Amino acid sequence: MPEAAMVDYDGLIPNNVGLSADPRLRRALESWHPRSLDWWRARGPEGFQDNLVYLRTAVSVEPEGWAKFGYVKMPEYRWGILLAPAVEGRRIGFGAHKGEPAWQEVPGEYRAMLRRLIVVQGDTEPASVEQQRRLGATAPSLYDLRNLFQVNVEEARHLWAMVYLLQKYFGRDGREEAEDLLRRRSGDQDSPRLLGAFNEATPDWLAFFMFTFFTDRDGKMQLHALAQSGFDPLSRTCRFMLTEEAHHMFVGQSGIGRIIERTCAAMRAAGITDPHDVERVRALGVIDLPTLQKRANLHFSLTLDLFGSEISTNAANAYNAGLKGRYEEDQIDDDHGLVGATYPVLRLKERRIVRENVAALSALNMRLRDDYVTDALSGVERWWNRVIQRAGYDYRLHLPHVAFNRRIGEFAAIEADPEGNILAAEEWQRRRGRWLPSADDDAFVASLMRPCREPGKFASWIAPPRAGIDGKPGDFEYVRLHA
Ligand code: BYC
Repeated sequence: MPEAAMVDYDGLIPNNVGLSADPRLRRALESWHPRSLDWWRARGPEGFQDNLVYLRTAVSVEPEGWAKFGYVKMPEYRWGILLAPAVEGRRIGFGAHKGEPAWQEVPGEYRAMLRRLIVVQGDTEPASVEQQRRLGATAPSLYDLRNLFQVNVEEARHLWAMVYLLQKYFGRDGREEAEDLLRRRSGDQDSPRLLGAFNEATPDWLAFFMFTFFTDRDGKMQLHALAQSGFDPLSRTCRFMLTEEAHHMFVGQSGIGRIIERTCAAMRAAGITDPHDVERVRALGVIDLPTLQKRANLHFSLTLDLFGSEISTNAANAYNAGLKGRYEEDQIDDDHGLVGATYPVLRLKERRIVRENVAALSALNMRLRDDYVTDALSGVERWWNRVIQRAGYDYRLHLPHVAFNRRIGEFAAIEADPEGNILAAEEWQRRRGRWLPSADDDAFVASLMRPCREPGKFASWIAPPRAGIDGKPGDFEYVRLHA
């Protein structure tokens, strides 16, 4: 194994960044360590802290064999600092500095912009753990409970990844930002998390699966864009984070897929032919497809807000500076400078939605959002609609129009239905319950949230997975509830 792929497990903080040879940084991180543990205990998963959980831990950064599985108590998880191996002679791939050697130190002129990007990325990681902290009590199986905790410990590792960058490269203000990442709190009135969707509640498991499907997918897109960064330590960090992110996407995709599978099977067994027959479907103890559609509408629209405004000087500046690229920038065939190029953007003009060509540099948020929508659509078809189709029902789940239910960007000023027709405020108020979950819908989902803790058993509303984690059998005890 090449040296950079080896992880040093001897110290308090596993790493492949040569921490033992950097006493100043080691001290900073070691003093942050107990505070992060305090945060984990106070605001991480509620309960289960003394139970053994079958978790994977990164032990290498090579694509093959990077993780090992084993029983761990969560507070003893080895949160490590792991960067993908350096690419010899890597150069900046886009923007005004294209072709120059990638930066190994912070470029002074872009310091504030770079720090901001790292802080925003870092802020989302603990936020999601906080949002999900109460879900353990109602897990539909030990398999799902374990997946929740896997996602949580890895989001906490992603927090570590950003804290490493702040502490190593940004001196005193980096250390202060690292403290603030533990101080802000999801949903808090006085000190909320930075981005809107990370202050929303994740009240039940359907919300968790929707979040991992839609919002973790924003994580994937943003990490891809940051993985292109000319600031090499950020690029390497994000590349390794993406390795872990794949499982988070899987949890969301397969989680909703298993809910759909169970609903369709229950409808079929009861002889229900119309998926809109909500009362009868709910009486079977499964989640009706129209409710899934409403939840998808909600989570999709909340997540679109995370891309910022369609037209953004921040995004143009970050690209020009070589700090944040496009999705798969290195596979795009153009000049990677975008000077003079245009990109079609959906805009609001005199209360009409029109497509307009604008300077491609200012439209980078829109472009990333477009790539996201394409990716999410293919997930909906492959993981959700295929299951419905296979079960023989003539029903499809859709993604709403990008103007639906927005708080950021062009469409924040209007209300639109899921087809993108602009509505008067009263009409929106009157009809919104058709498209977004009502209090009744949420109460119904809440009524299903009863824990199922026997190995191999699953709650009424979700099918078992096709395969276990790490090849384990169906009745494997993923979380040991009794010592
Ligand atoms: N809520 O020019 P604008 C993940 C602010 S998820 C509140 O339109 P910009 C994960 C913006 O900060 C990925 N404020 O947008 C998933 C700016 O304020 P300042 C997280 C918002 O800056 C699941 C002002 O509005 N990573 O990893 O081009 C589980 C004007 O901004 C919002 C990243 O996002 C909002 N929704 O783009 C765990 C990557 N949107 O600076 C983890 C890093 C905008 O003028 N972040 N604002 O005071 C970025 O690239 C950018 O900060 C954004 C915003 C894409 C978020």
